[in-house]
Amino acid sequence: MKKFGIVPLLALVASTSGLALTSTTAAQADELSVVCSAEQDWCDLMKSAFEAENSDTDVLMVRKSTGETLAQVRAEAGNPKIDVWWGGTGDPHLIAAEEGLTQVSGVDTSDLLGWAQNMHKISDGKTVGIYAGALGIAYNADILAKKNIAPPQCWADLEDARFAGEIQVANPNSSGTAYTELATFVQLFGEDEAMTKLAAVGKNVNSYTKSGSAPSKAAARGETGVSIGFMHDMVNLASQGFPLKIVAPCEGTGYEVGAVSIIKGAKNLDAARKWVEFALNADWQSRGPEVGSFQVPSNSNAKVAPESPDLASIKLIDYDFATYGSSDTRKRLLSRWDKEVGDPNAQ
Ligand code: S7P
Repeated sequence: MKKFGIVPLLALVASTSGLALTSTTAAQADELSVVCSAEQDWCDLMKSAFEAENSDTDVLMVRKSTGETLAQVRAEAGNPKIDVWWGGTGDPHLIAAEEGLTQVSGVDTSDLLGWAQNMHKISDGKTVGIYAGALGIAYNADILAKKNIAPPQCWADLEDARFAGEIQVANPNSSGTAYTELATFVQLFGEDEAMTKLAAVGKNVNSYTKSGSAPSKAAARGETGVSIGFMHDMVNLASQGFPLKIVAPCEGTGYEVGAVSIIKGAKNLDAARKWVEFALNADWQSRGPEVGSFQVPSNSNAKVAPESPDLASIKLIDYDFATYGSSDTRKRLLSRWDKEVGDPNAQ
């Protein structure tokens, strides 16, 4: 739908002077407001590729972490400034769906892999999977060698005093990556033991970041010895030549299903629906690796980059998206994390 805006003053002059209106009308593109919770380069590529295919739409995009976006969507309920939320871990998308903050997109999911369709099913069509990726540990091989620290193999290793001040991870209140870590520990060890273990790891943490990919970037640059994050982000950094080694923890690990949702009350529903279709398109999904995004795409016809971590060869837990993508569970786990683990620098 293309809108035609008329400059009011000129229109008035035209109508009173008998001038042709054509000189006072100007084509005005639709505006689609998108919050992107993937990496900035992929957000930028998505925006330009969508605008190239939809010349009547301008995409206004900001990049925000997943937990931050959920907070914004909640705060703006009833009068949303966002039309589409693209990318980021799926649990907060499921929570937004449960809280009635997003709406059914009506998109065709028949080409999607089972884990992507599962998100669609759990949310009654209000969100859908766009990619998947496993959680892991990365270490800077140069830093650990220089400090004579044996590399970690397991989550339990991160509790060891040899990693004092060496670990960086995000805060699960703002970061979907870190919420995936919290939910993974709970599913691996049970809720009480997970909190004890996360608090023990916390003794070795030098900083809780806002964004989930920041710790691995810091480890790549040698600002921290060890990071927790998604393996595909670590692969991207290692492929750029940073001395980063990637560990699939021995106990097993969790994974994310990244998602896309249309916000309830979206001002530009037609363009929002086009965005969702675009985001599920096999050709588009195959282009993530161009900008270093190595998640596994959800469309079964999309190409999987050789660099993408092979999910079948990693010991993955059977991540319970319905439970950990529910509002009550997230609230309880974050409140326990704040009390029992906590970020000493959080205001
Ligand atoms: O970099 C891509 C990615 O790892 O980032 C998303 C992540 O949830 C967003 O960052 P936050 O942890 O800061 O919320 C993932 O969905 C995605 O694979």
